[in-house]
Amino acid sequence: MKFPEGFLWGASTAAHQIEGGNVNSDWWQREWGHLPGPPVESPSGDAADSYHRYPEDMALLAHAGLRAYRFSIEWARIEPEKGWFSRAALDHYRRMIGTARDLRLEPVITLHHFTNPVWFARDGGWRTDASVDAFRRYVEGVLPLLDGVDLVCTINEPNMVSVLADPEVGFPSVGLPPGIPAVTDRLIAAHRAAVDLVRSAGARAGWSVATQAYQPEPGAEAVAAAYGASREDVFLDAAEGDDWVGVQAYTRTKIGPDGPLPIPHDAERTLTGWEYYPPAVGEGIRNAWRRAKTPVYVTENGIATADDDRRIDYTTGALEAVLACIQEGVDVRGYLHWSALDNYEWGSFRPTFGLIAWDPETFERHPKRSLDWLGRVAQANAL
Ligand code: IFM
Repeated sequence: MKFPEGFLWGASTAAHQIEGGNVNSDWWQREWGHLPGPPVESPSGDAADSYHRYPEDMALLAHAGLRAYRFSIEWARIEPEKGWFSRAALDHYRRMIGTARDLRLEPVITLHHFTNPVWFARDGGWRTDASVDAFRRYVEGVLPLLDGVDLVCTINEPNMVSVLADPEVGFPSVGLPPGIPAVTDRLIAAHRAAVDLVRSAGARAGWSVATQAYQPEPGAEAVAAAYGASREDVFLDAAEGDDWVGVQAYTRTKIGPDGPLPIPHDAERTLTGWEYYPPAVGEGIRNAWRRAKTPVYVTENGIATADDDRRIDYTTGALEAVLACIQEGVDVRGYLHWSALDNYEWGSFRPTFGLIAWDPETFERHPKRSLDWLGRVAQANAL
């Protein structure tokens, strides 16, 4: 049960979900009702205060035995006003990259993870053609940060960004809305521009897709293929020619003749209401490899649960699926768990995905047993 030599082991986060105080982002403004969008259970507020506590967070990962930390840099902090770049914000992220390096953690940098600056949202966000140039300008502005960085994710889960571009979109109880075709086209154009820029800085560029393991019932193969086309496949196809592709997998969606089927009543559900289904990651990896034809990194995989033993069971099952793909000949290069920390799950702090918990009043960190466990797996490079 050995992983290939040099396999990258780590954990992932996203700025808005852990930093706190991300006041210039569209999500913050939505949370407080200043921009359109459905009401949230709680605002992100101080989140985990990782904006100030990142050295401790990174040290916990490194000391557990992990070798990579994926985090996002926040466009709304770096370019809080259109065309004005904050040197202090760039310095902050430069320090984060330096801290990771000092701890011998490979920094994996995401340039865009769901949140946008308020001005970008007010200008129409990804629903306008100007969005592509705005994103290109932002990426040009952050290139100096990428000096010495190896892996850069341009846009996290563009398939979800295409859906969320309509702030009023309604989510069905199973499956996903189809996304907005014009937004999908712009995201692909923005990604292509970013890939060229990131490569010019000497880093390897890719993007990470939320794979959904669409499983057809007998006879529903064509329905499942059509369902997955705009929601997943178009983004994986667009990754062909990239240096790598990221797979982010949590659960499956069964598809019947009329579309997504409800989760069976007796199935175990996680705190996000998703079916407990560890093999999902293997299905995402195979689809990504088949379509993008480039090395695969699992850039997110995990479970929202209050029971850390279930987290270890889930991750064991997921890693077995990763190994099966490797044994079939798929070039899988790393596994980054979601998430390093319990975090703001886009409207609520209740679904806890973290390897590390924290006290909501003092922010004191409480590493979970699963962190130690994953660190030992990483050190052994074996399950
Ligand atoms: O928390 C999210 C993350 O921001 C993107 N991928 C899925 C995670 C769990 O829902």
